[in-house]
Amino acid sequence: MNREASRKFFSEAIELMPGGVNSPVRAFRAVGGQPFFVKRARGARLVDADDNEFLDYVCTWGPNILGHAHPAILRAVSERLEDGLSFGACHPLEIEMAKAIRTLVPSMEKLRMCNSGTEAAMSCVRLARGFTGRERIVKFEGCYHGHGDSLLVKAGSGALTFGQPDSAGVPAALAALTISLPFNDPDAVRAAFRERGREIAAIILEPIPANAGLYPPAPGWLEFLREITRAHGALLIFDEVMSGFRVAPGGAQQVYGLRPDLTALGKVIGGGLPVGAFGGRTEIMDRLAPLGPVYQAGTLSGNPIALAAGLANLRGLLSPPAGAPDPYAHMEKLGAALEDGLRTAARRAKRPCCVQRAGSMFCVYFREGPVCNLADAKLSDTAAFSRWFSAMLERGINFAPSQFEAGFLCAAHTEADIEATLAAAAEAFRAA
Ligand code: KE4
Repeated sequence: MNREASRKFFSEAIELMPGGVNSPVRAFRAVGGQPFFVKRARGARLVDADDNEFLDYVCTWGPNILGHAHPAILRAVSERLEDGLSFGACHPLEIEMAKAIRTLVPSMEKLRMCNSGTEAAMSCVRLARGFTGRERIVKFEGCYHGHGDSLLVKAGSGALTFGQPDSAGVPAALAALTISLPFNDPDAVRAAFRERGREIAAIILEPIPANAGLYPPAPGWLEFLREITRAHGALLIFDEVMSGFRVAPGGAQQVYGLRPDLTALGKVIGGGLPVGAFGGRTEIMDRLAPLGPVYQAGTLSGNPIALAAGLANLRGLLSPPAGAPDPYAHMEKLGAALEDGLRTAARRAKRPCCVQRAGSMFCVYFREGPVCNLADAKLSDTAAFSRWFSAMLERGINFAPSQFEAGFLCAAHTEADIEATLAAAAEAFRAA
C-alpha cells in the first residue's frame, strides 16, 4: 500500500506537534508504523493522502454515528454559515439542543453545553464537589473521562495505551483525592465508603467502559452504585460521552433504567464538531454560575454551527427519512454479524480472542474471554493485536489503533462491508 504522501506529512508533523499528532492515540505508537493522513471521508469510508480507501470502524471515535460527511449534517451546517459562526451571546439553537437532550435523557433536568467530553466530565466533578462540599472522587481503573487533572488517575484510552494511567503534571495532592477502584467490584466500593464515606463527593464511571477495550457492567453493579451513593449522600455521575445516544437513544441509563445525578455527554451531539454537555438534577445544576458559586464557562460553548451539526445527527438517528431503516436496528444487526463473524474467524485461525460488544461499540481482545475489568484486559496479547491491526489496515480496514480502545459501527456500514471485513479478518487472524 503506497503511503508516500502520509509519510511526508508525518515527517513535517513530528517537527511541529508532539508525536506529530493533536491527540496521542492517533500516533499509532501502540501498533507501530506511522499514521495515515486523511484527505476526505464519506459514509463508512476514509480516503488517505495517498488515495488509499479504508472501511472505517473508528468513525472519529463515535461522533459520526450516521457516517462521515452525512448530507443532512453538511446541509444543516452550510445553511447557517452565512449567518455567522459564533457570537458569544445566546442563540435559539441552544434551547433546541437542550430540549432534545432532556427529552432523550430525562435525568438531565437542566444542562450546560461545553466543547468536549473532557470539559463535560471535569465540570461534573467540580459541580459535585461544590454541591456536596466534599473533595474525594471515586473512579474506576481503565475508565477514561478525558484529561482533566482529577480524572487522569489510572485512566484508560490513550493514557492506558501509553502506560501513563497516572499522568505526569498532576499534583500528587490532587491525585490523592481521587480513589481509583477495580470496576465491577462492590466490595472495593463498600470499603472505600466505610473508610471515607463522608468525604466522597461522587462516583464517576463509564456505565459501559469502552476505553480499555470494552467490557459490560456485571449484573446489579450499576444498581449497587446508585444505591450506595444515595445512602452516603454522594452523587452518581455517568460519563456517557461514548455510550450516549449510541447504545440507545437515551444512552446506558435508558438501557439499565437508572437515573444518575449528573451525566456527561459529547461526540454524537456535535455531529463531528466540538461539543460536550453535562447536566442533571436542577438543584445541583443551579449551583453553577451565574446562579451559584461553582464557576464554569466557555467562549464557544453552545456554538450554533456545532449544535446545528449535532441536532442533524440526532434527527438522523431518531427520525430517519421515510423508507430508511431504523439506524439502531440496522447497527444492531450488523454489530451482531460482525461479533459472531470475528469470533468464528479467530477460532478457525486458532487465535485466542474475546469479542465483546454493546450495540454499535465493540472490541476484539487478543486473549480468551470473558474480560470483566482492566486487569483482565491488560492480559491481552497486545503484540498480536498490533500485527492484526496492521494486517487489517493493509487490507483496507481501519480499526482503533490500540487494544485498549473500542471500535464503532455507523449507520452507513452495510452487510457487504461486514462481509468484506470478515474476509479480511480471517486472513489477518492467520497472519497475526
Ligand atoms: P474529549 O475531551 O476527547 O471530547 O472526550 C473525553 C472523553 C470523556 N469520556 C469518555 C467516556 C471518552 O471516551 C472520552 C474520549 N474518548 C476517546 C476515545 N477513547 C477520544 C479519542 C482521543 O483521545 O483522541
